[in-house]
Amino acid sequence: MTPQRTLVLLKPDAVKRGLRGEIIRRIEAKGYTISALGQRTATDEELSAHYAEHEGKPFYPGLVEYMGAAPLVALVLEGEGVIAGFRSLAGATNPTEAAPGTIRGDLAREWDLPVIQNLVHGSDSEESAAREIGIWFPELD
Ligand code: IDP
Ligand code: MG
Repeated sequence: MTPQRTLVLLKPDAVKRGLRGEIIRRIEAKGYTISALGQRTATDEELSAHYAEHEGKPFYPGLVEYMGAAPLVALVLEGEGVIAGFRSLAGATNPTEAAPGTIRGDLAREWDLPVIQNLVHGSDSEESAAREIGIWFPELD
């Protein structure tokens, strides 16, 4: 059986703050397999496909600007329950509300900015994971 997969992004704030190693350490310590990994600056096409569900929301222009302004790291993780498991490691969207012990709760905070900077993205369902892996790693499809 193919293990469950999820698409994770270490967002530009994670790269700028030198937190790639700390976040990947948490993923590996949890026991998930990293089956693909690459760093690059996202294109507008990738970001509009990735964040299609948020188009039209007030924070959308700020979101695309934040995600495209500097390099990010994209990863595919594998393992039983990895979609929910990574979301649990990441914590709540708003870093002020994210529980201590989570990536966002321990390492992120709120700033006076139009978009929430919260270090990581993780797919929220099997359908999103398949769609997002196709955007960031089309060669894996
Ligand atoms: P998630 O990343 O926890 O799945 P989503 O609701 O999918 O959260 O939102 C995508 C990203 O958009 C968030 O991670 C955050 O960077 C940003 N975002 C979400 N909601 C807001 C908001 O209400 N204000 C500003 N930025 C937001
Ligand atoms: Mg989301």
